[in-house]
Amino acid sequence: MTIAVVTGITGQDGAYLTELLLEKGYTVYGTYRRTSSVNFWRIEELGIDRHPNLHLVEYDLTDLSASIRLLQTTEATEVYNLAAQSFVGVSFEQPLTTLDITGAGAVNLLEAIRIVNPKIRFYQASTSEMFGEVQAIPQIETTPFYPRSPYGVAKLYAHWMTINYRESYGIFGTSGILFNHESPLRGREFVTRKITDSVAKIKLGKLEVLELGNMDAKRDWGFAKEYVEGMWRMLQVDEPDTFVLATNRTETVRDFVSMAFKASGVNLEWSGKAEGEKAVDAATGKLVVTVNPKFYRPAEVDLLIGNPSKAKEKLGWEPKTTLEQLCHMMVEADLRRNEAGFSF
Ligand code: NDP
Ligand code: GDR
Repeated sequence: MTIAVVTGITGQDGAYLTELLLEKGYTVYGTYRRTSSVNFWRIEELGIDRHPNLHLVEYDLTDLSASIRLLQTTEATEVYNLAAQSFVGVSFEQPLTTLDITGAGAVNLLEAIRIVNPKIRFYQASTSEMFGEVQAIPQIETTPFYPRSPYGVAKLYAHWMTINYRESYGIFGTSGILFNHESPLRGREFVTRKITDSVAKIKLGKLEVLELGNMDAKRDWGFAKEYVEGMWRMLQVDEPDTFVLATNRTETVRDFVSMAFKASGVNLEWSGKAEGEKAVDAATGKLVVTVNPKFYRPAEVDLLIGNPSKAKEKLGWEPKTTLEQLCHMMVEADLRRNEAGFSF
């Protein structure tokens, strides 16, 4: 029975990856942070919170000694580092906290691997945010990086340290450069889920207007459940490497808004530009979307689109769910939750 550590089990990817590993017969040690009110809603929603092969471990990625003890006590042979301060917007307000967790935190685990068991296979959750001001279209594994946020810079540090530990100490350190991936388990601070949750609330009369920031940003959005399968595949091949996971399709935030309203049966009419942009319900003329500049970022990543050909060739990984299907799934889930009076 393979033993895996998944850091960040309370997050979107941690929950889906744990579900996948349990299905494959793994014993999983899922880490969560001590907070005044720990939230296991995602693993509860997936129905895996009481699985006999799942062990929940209190752990903070910023603590080197805790990282060493985590690997000693669990005797894991695979470590998936999904924990991070992962919200780009917040990283501008908390750059040093983001550096500690998202950047240096990965090195705590790499050091622990070096000390406890250099044979452990390590997955680092790298990101398309490292491409930032993109230097090529579409982006692939060898596209030069140009991060545009403290989050992107911190992730780039962790990415290169993973490669450095691979080259310096022969550690199986693999980095997955994942483009945005979403699901009904996505946090509500991220734009897709903010949109689908708001669409559900507007539909049910619980919210008047959805306020957003930059509507022109283009993202390559895939389905998180498929992306965690790619993470697992990356640790099953013979050699550590770097892989892009993406859909090779990009759409604007505005497109996703229209798609989500359509999924709830509402067609939009757009007008205005930049801060004056808005959308009304085409059937009733009621205002439903406006721009609030407080959601703009000091520096923006305008366009992301990834080419996952290497992952297809070497891992047999391919995205299957379309953006329309994903958006529909998220709107349905948020309608169901809001109707039931429950929405995390
Ligand atoms: P989430 O924000 O949903 O989850 C992040 C997890 O990290 C949470 O469980 C959080 O715990 C935990 N965490 C935060 N700080 C610490 C800490 N100091 N010590 C231990 N755990 C901590 O992210 P996702 O699931 O969406 O993403 C997973 C990883 O993949 C992240 O590293 C993210 O940066 C990266 N990534 C995500 C992409 C995406 O589109 N989703 C794309 C590319 C990369 P808590 O619940 O207590 O806050
Ligand atoms: P991103 O995701 O920054 O790409 O990082 P997010 O969903 O936060 O933003 C996507 C784009 O939407 C624009 N936007 C808004 N974003 C938010 N959150 N809220 C708004 O109201 C809003 N209005 C417009 C943003 O400016 C941006 O251009 C995510 C995270 O999961 C990272 O951890 C991960 O590494 C990357 O995806 C790949």
